[in-house]
Amino acid sequence: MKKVFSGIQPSGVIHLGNYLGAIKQWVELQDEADQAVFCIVDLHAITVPQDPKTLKQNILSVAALYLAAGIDPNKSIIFVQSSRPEHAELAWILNTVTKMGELSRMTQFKDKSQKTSIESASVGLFDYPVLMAADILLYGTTHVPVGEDQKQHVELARDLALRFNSRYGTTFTVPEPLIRRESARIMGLDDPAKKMSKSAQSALNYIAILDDAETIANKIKRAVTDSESEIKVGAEKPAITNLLNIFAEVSDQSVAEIEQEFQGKNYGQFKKSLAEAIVAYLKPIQEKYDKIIQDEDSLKKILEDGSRRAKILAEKTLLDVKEKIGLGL
Ligand code: AQP
Repeated sequence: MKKVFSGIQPSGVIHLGNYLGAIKQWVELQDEADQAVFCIVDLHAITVPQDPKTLKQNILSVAALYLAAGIDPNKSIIFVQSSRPEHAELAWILNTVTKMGELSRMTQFKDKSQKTSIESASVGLFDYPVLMAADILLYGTTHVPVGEDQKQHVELARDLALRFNSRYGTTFTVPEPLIRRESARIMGLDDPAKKMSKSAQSALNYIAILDDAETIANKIKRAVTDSESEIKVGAEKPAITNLLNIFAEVSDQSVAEIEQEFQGKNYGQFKKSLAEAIVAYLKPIQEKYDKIIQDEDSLKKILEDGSRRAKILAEKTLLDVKEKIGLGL
């Protein structure tokens, strides 16, 4: 049985990194999986401060994007994490089998807490990977399609499942990450040493899925490039390598074919074509999104239905967990 689970935080605008690293493969996987569950992980989003009104809007916006990208509620369960209390409950239980040292080694916590300081980072941010393990383990997940940055967290979910199983008897399926090689890590347009990120300080870091043609052209025009004018992948050319990878992902061409096409041409010509390719790629998604977001009632119905379907699976797992531990009467 192939059971897939993944999610995105409604913590800002969904960008090309989220789309190529995660959502794109979800759409493919929902056809081959026996069970596909895609969550809007709002409890994760509040591990850093969020404006309540914006958060509410972002939750619906992310849901609409899932649908616009091709996640089909007839094939997949789509729901909002906070609508299912089992996630927070299992996270608490898993906290009791998680070691402080394990969480201290998580690179995402180190990166995100550095933006303020460890002293002022929330306990929720530190505990984020345990909540993510609960998300995954509640649904008997076998595969977790994510970008490279989430690999360490999925590995923790594996470790916790194995530890719990050996302490209390087989309860959890041990999940594995599914990472697409080509788009595992889309880098920031303003800094190719760091991943493209929703919480980047400048909007020039990312292409949002909902950016219009003019904004996309402007962001690509201003994207940093490398020394030398050759359009070629290479360790010494991280910026152009990133742009070439994006180009290949949004067109039907391979990186080698694009290199060939732009041999002897300059960065300006390359960037113009890249911007056009991104605009054309995002256009159908944006058109579908515009329609879906206008019908809020239907969108909410899909999410409520998803939550009901998730409940059946999540409750069963949690009941088993509590029995194994000896909780309750
Ligand atoms: N740059 C990226 N390249 C490839 N995949 C990426 N993902 C994120 N950034 C890239 C994948 O998108 C999914 C959802 O990510 P998330 O919302 O859980 O948060 P994140 O990984 O922390 O992404 P962001 O955009 O950087 O959000 P903020 O700035 O709020 O932390 C995951 O599968 C992730 O791997």
